[in-house]
Amino acid sequence: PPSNGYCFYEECSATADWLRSHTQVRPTVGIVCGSGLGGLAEMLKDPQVFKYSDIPNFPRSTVHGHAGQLVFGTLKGKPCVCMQGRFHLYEGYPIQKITLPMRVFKLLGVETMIMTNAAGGLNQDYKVGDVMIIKDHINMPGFAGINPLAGPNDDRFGVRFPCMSDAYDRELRQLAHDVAAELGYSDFLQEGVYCVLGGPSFETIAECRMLHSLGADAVGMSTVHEVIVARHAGMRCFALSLISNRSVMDYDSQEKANHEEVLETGRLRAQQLEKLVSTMVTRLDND
Ligand code: 6GU
Repeated sequence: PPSNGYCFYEECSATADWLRSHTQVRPTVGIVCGSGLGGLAEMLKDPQVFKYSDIPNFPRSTVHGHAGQLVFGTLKGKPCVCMQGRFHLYEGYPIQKITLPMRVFKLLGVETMIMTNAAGGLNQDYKVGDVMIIKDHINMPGFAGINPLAGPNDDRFGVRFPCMSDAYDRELRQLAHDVAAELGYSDFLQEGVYCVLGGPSFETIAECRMLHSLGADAVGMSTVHEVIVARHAGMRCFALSLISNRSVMDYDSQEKANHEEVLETGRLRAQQLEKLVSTMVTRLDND
């Protein structure tokens, strides 16, 4: 692979070809599981599992709580591919590598991407365990030029200047509201703006206050880069944040953000989140 990190078409298609020759599944839905939320992958029927370390050109997952494997299978008959564990900026990968799986999925025929993550709640109405439908994002690293689409554009994937005002599909968000209502999940469902930071350090109090005043409802370290690359390639995107902790906003608080809390909240709400996503998948009309 090129040392500058750019994921050229040839690199992505070699990976897609390798996967196509190792599985019969032809996924139309791609899922990315966030920290502590990998259980979704276990819902896939007749799973075929590939460790990231066995897939040509794939980075390896280094984070505790992320299994680091790609799972192919079906959800109520719908062919899916699921990333059990994702890649983050703070692991030190070039940003193009982090998002390589999105392009591979596109080449495999995926039309709809569903992503989950764990996030800190900046909105003071949010409680730990709330599930936030992402309606929009703030790409903070993007302000500093850290964008997965920086570098030469490959027109085979998408246009040089892709629109992001419709990044989070309106119909899929409505579907999530409908399914959540049916399942009795509406009391812990929110919809808001997700802000991505580079991590791995959590935010300071001043940073939380700043992000909140800028219109962010939740803060995390993932998802946005994947959404940008997926939208560039014309895939529909839907994303959920599990609010794993409330961001510390005042100087009198003794609370401290930590990764254990993130995983613990995942365990608490994981099954409901899995049910919500899997029910949504069975209602997708893309094939
Ligand atoms: Cl509080 N901050 C960030 N940046 N990411 C998180 C988080 C907080 N909680 C879970 N992921």
